[in-house]
Amino acid sequence: MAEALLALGGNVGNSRAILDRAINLLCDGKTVRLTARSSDYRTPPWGFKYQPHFVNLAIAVETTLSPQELLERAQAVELRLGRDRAHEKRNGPRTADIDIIAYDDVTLNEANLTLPHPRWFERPFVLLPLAEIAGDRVIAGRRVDETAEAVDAGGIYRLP
Ligand code: A4P
Ligand code: MG
Repeated sequence: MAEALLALGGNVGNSRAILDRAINLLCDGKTVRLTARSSDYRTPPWGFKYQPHFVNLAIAVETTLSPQELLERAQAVELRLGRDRAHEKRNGPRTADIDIIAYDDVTLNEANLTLPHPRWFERPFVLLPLAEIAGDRVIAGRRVDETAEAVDAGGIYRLP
């Protein structure tokens, strides 16, 4: 059994409901079991600015899937929820984006999967939710809570 941390986000449609559904589809309770879920956060768009705000959250799971199988599952869920990679722009609007932030302490550099996620530590919309559920976790030599405290969290709100 491995432990994985995932970051979810979306800004098209009813994002809170869509991300809830994403978690339910992802976590079947057998091969992927949900062990923690952060609050939902309203976050200003990062990268391409001229788009609606995002809802972001983080989850922790226990899984018997390999990293590649977990990515396949995540991408199948994105598709099922209407994500259309062929017609979206990089960093642009999307219904549901699911990133694997870490999978145990596995380091992987494959064409379609990099672990830990190469940009997790510079993104406030990943760090704030992640710190809520895995503050004491060390990923690639950085403690999650310390890393979260060091980024500019301006404009990010934890949703009730
Ligand atoms: N891939 C490689 N490693 C991983 C991994 N660890 N987890 C590959 C998931 N996927 C991984 O992904 C592109 C490819 O990355 C996939 O095919 C997979 O094989 P993508 O989700 O289509 O990429 P992208 O979203 O266009 O680009 P990127 O750089 O991953 O951007 P993000 O992080 O997904 O950013 N602002 C706010 N506030 N909140 C957001 O959630 N999201 C984005 C998109 C931009 N701005 C945002 C947010
Ligand atoms: Mg992604």
